[in-house]
Amino acid sequence: PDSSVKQVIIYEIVLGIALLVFGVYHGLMQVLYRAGVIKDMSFASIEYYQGLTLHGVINAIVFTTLFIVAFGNAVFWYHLKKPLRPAVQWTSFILMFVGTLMAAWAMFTGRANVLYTFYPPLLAHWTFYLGAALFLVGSIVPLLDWIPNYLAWKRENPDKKVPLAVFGVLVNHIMWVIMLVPVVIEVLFQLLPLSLGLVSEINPSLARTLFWAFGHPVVYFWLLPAYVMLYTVLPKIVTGDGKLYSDSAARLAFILFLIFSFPVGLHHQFTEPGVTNNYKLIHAFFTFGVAIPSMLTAFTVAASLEYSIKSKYPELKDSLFYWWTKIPYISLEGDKWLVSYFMAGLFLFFVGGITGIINASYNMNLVVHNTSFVPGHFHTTVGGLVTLSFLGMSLYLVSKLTGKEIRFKGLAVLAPWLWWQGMLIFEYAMSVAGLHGFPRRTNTGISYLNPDSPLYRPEWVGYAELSVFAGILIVLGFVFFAISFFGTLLSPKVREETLELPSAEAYHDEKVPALNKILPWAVFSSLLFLISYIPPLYDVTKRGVFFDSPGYNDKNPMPVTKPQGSAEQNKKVSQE
Ligand code: HAS
Ligand code: HEM
Repeated sequence: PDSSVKQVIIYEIVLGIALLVFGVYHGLMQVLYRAGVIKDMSFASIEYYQGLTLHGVINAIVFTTLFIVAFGNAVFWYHLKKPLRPAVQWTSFILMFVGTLMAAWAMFTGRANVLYTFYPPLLAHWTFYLGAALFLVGSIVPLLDWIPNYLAWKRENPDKKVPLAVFGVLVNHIMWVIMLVPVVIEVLFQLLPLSLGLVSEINPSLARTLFWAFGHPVVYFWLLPAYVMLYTVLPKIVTGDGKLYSDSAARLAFILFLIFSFPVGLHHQFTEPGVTNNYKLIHAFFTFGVAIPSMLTAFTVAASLEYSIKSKYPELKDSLFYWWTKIPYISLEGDKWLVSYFMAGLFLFFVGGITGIINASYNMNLVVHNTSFVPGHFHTTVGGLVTLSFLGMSLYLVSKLTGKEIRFKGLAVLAPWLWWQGMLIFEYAMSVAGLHGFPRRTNTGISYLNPDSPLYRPEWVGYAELSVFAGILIVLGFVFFAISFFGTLLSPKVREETLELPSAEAYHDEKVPALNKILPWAVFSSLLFLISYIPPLYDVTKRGVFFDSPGYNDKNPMPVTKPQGSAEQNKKVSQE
């Protein structure tokens, strides 16, 4: 591989993991605050909401996106065997890096305590929004390499299907470009002008609607790279020469995501007063639609595991369930350590899928919305399968790209299982407490769980304490991983630097032309997206596009009247 491009991929991975150290630290702080182990508004000079913002932004936005770009580069490079251009890759990395620095400055100095959903009227310093915009632009720049390479490969191989991993990665990045449109409109035309003091009011309902038009599709942007690994990497490494059960099922799943990921955002706004209920119900039905490709994936992955294991152990050919025991859940042989990350992730995602469908069921949502049930759900999806497969693949790629042997492999193999156990307990504690009304995004240690407070709710205490125990297990898992990851990175080089990705052949490998195309599906999907959003956008803009509410920050009940960057405002923030 070209050493400069290889360097960029390593930087993208290492920057993400290094930031995740902060992200995970703030996760631990969250459970400590909420259980009242820390009974304060701040700890170590970081406030409660500042820490929660850092946790959500770093883990769910920055770490994930950096990895997805790095993985996409690796997939395109390895499977199409076409060079990536250093100028394109460095531009992408530098934009993402500068964007991260700008947003980090705003968050670390307390000028952006707006959480990762940055709902107005809460207002952040303009560097937060501009940083986010640069970061997002940087993340789409690699398409300047991927699209020409994809088209050239298709021209050179007119009779072949494009490799499945490339297909999945490209579908995912095209989804990314489509979903960025609403959030870029929100940032450029609402949040930045308000933050810079160019306008004095904006419409928060419109902002929330634009945000969720991006905010749910984005969860599939995080998920699809994990699915690419489940379809191409996991079946291969589970036995060393295993197969994917059906190539067409995998492609169909990717296309279904391309279609159904967009008309669903209103399921985050079932309680939004300004939107007509019928449209919410339509989005609820589409949400059930977007669960189908995941069910298809559950089936195809299980069938691939079964097929591969039974090919290796023919004596098990009649077994219904016993073959599950032959999966190398904990193995140090060859690349099998990576299986642990995927299996632990899959077990968590099974729970994440069930809780997701509960969230999506309109009337059930009214019970769980804004309770800790919701963080329970997403720590088994983005914090489960997604993070675990990204961590595993990060270690794998760094070891290959730097020519180093994986160090502390025993810790690397135990890490996902500690994470799995911790997240499962965390999910149980958060979800069950959520069903009893335990709120999310609340410093409960100084309010509901404080025996000296008139708000005291003793029935939530046990769950909050259980989530502290769970948080410690997860963090321990992360420490095991980090020792292996940084140990590998800092160890001496022992072999040639290579770029290799395990890649399973398919058992059923029919050619279905409709499933080898992307453009017509992308056009259809964009139209469906637009149609599904015209009525709700009409609803939320009925009372004006630009005017409704001034901005506020979390420190003061008075509206923000001075631009966030002004000397006067800066003085106020530093005094507070
Ligand atoms: Fe979600 C809220 C509905 C999937 C992430 N979700 C969130 C939030 C995040 C998030 C971050 O409808 C919070 C946003 C905020 O801060 O307010 N979600 C769904 C549905 C799905 C779903 C229907 N979510 C995800 C994924 C995420 C993610 C994926 C990240 C990667 N979610 C919601 C709703 C809300 C929500 C509402 C709003 C709640 C509210 O009121 O605020 C579906 O896509 C899920 C489909 C999944 C399946 C599971 C298939 C199972 C597999 C594993 C098989 C295992 C095997 C191993 C083979 C149908 C693939 C064997 C294992 C055994 C145990 C036998
Ligand atoms: C929020 C714990 C890892 C994504 C939270 C909350 C807790 C928590 C207690 C606050 C819930 C609330 O009050 O609403 C932890 C622990 C982790 C961890 C102990 C272990 C290291 C992760 C990972 C991700 C993640 C790996 C994603 C990659 C999020 C997000 C939020 C959140 C997006 C929502 C922030 C918000 O409401 O603004 N986490 N978490 N967490 N976590 Fe984690």
